[in-house]
Amino acid sequence: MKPPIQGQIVASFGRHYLAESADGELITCVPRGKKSEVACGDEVEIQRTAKASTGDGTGAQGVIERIMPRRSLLHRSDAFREKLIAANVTQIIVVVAAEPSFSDELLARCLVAAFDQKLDVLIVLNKCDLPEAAAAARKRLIPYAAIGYRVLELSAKQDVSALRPFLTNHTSVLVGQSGMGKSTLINALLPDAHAATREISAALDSGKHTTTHARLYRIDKTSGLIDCPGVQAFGLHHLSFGGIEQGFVEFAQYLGQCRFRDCRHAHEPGCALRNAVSEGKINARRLDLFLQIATHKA
Ligand SMILES: Nc1nc2c(ncn2[C@@H]2O[C@H](COP(=O)(O)OP(=O)(O)OP(=O)(O)O)[C@@H](O)[C@H]2O)c(=O)[nH]1
Ligand SMILES: [Mg+2]
Ligand SMILES: [Zn+2]
Repeated sequence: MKPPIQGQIVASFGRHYLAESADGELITCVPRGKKSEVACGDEVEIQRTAKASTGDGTGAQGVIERIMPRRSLLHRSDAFREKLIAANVTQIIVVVAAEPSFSDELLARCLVAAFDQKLDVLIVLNKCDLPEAAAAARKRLIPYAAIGYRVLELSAKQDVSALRPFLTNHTSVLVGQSGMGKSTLINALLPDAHAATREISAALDSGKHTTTHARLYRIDKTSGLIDCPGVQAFGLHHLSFGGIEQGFVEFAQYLGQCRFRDCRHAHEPGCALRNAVSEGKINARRLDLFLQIATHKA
């Protein structure tokens, strides 16, 4: 048997995948075992199963023999199943928009997942060409900027140049609700990408989510960007109570300071987090979101 080909998964279609080899060949592949879960961004070893394109339309095909150890794995889960979002990314770009109104719970969940995987975080507020809606959205992001998250305002339809410096030397993944403009951002950054956006899907009437599978685009040798389908829910069933606490980064200095060691920060007397809220040191909405997420992880 020939030695396996080293490649990276650049598109995940659910049951089959598109891998790119080190020399740029695209190979359609399936995992060896039925159960093995492969994510966009995974580095893999592939065994070729068919000859490269011979002009009759059959491209290169292969079987994924091995998934290399991951440097990170962004995934969401509920009690029953796990959904892989992207592997080996170093940065998450949470895309929210002026319009439609975004869920701050989903944002908080993304940030917890990012903390768990030690990813850099950038929050992008898109559609700032809509001034009134942008003003309202900006206000809802103030608590996030206040606790140290980088928030970048832009309009994918007008100018994305401010985003470019944040992408250098990162494999970033764009995460957010459907319709926030992730694919529009991709197209603005990479005109050759031709990612489908809502205008196109409206014409095709293909339903709510325009992007249906994750796709990795290369920006240059050291930077890449993954576009993902919109997420409506971001289950964190795989995280412990403590993991969720830590994902609320501004809580750090208060953790372990409550009167009761097993304080859930709900109604316990002497709760350091609740005290911090009443002293204006922690945003009340953030504690509410924490309680919501810790109680209903998924
Ligand atoms: N006004 C305005 N509209 C925008 C902007 N960016 C994107 N849109 C519009 O928002 C809609 C959704 O954009 P998409 O890029 O398809 O959104 P998406 O986040 O990729 O959506 P999913 O693939 O379903 O997750 C489209 O109609 C875009 O034209 C912007 O900066 N300003
Ligand atoms: Mg999209
Ligand atoms: Zn407490």
